[in-house]
Amino acid sequence: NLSPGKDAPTWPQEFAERYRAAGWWRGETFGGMLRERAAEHPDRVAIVDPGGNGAPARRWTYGELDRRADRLAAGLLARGIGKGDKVVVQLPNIAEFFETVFALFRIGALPVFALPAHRETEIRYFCEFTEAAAYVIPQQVGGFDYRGLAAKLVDEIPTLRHVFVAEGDAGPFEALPDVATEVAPEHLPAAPAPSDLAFLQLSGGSTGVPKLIPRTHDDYIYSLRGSNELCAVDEDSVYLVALPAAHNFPLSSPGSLGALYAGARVVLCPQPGPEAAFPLIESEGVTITGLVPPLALLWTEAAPATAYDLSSLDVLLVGGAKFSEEAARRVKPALGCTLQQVFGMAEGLVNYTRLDDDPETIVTTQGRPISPDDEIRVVDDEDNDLPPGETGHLLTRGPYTIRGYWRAPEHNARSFTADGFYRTGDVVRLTATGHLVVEGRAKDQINRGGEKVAAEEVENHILAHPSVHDANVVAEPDAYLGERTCAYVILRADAEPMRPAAIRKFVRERGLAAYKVPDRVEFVEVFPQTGVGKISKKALRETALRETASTP
Ligand code: J2J
Repeated sequence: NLSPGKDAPTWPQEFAERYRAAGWWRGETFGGMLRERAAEHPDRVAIVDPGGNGAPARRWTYGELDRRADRLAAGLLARGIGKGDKVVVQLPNIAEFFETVFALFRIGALPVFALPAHRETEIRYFCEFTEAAAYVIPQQVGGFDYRGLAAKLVDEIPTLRHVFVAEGDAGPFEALPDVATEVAPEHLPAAPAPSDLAFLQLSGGSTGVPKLIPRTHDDYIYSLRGSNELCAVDEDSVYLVALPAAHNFPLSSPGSLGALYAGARVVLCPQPGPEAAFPLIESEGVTITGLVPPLALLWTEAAPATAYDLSSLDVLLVGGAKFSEEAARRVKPALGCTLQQVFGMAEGLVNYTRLDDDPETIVTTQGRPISPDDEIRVVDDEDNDLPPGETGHLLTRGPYTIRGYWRAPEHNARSFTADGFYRTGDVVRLTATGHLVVEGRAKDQINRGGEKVAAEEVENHILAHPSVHDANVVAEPDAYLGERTCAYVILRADAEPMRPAAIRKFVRERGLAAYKVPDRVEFVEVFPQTGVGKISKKALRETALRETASTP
């Protein structure tokens, strides 16, 4: 049973009926969509992978991607992986990412989208919590050998029966190309239903462990179709995947999957900086891409002096974190393309500035929702609706916003209202034109240039250090990232004196993604308290602000 209802709350029937009647949910699946595109234009290029990291360059047509997905699907089925099985996919921006996820979509197995930066702590949790049957990795990225981690996990996690190595030397495991088996498409089992779960996406999160987000074929494909329309993606578009492919933004806003839905071309960029991206923009005629604010700044700075021809670029989407107005103003003059701000979340709701919005709206707002059926509420601390234009908590409900996290009933009771609105944790204001301006955040999270760090998760790791009595992690300003993490730590009275770097090393060695390692660690005697004796993170953030202002 793949219906979300088993493991997570889903849309009540009257909403589902409304979304179908309105034409948002059209009964499509990812497997079916690729099959259709491949039938319509088998020879059009779908995926361009420039190679590198020891791998050759590849250009796969729609026909080839479709055949590869079939063959891999058959091989996975032969290994006992099928409908409802979870498969942790941790791949960099390589062609095999798409071969893998479409094979899984086709047989109704659920990809669990890990990021290449994740390490043992995160991957172990994903594998254990989802009872994953398989784990798909590259040999290595940036010197980190994923096979060592995989070996440990297969040894220790009983459900984990397979490791497939998609790129490089497979070592003791099976190489992905060896899994693929020749198959006649009609011999594959029936496709999953459009209302079935398609995959589990990761939440940015503010809790001790990341929550998993159950997305269905119908709801996600609607967000792709809606995004394509608002971002003017059609079959002539060329989308550059500069951010990590598995992240919700480059996957769906409109992202690689939106581009494939449109029959467009997806170009994979191994690194998001201008050095790797600019040559690909020129050689492939890239028309659209998405970046987080720090990278958009880098591109804007590099563009005026580059020898590469960037004139094919029509649209630059910027989102994931607040893009400052000053930086936003520089995009068009430097890159010659239209800026499109995007304020989205893996849980659902995605807002875009419209391509024809007036330039002031584009640089000063984070856009408005994709769907006329996206419901937006701006409320005070007691869930009372605020008068239009006032700043408050953003709650949302709609045809592609989940009604609950996967297997998290207690957390769902806090993160959703009784009538199904998702509490985004974002503090926003609505303009007279219905555009949202992100004013802040109520969730205990650090947005490190688009990479989300849950304070509680990092605090728990610091607390595991034998010399640590207590720890609090807060955001502090960073000129490049917007925010970075600062950990305030109280050592035990009997602890040996130590350097802050020892805490950072400790956290890193516990096997945590590098972006979660605190950027700064400060030892303190006490934490500031609120009137009622609770630790005041607000006061700690203010301390951090003073400290960063006084250090050059
Ligand atoms: C301020 N904060 C923003 C923005 C996201 C498209 C784009 C981004 C994401 C994403 C995504 C912001 N200004 N423009 O999934 O499809 C912060 C908010 C939000 C959280 C979601 C997509 N754009 N944010 O960033 O799930 O706090 O998705 O709730 O990683 O990022 O994070 P995530």
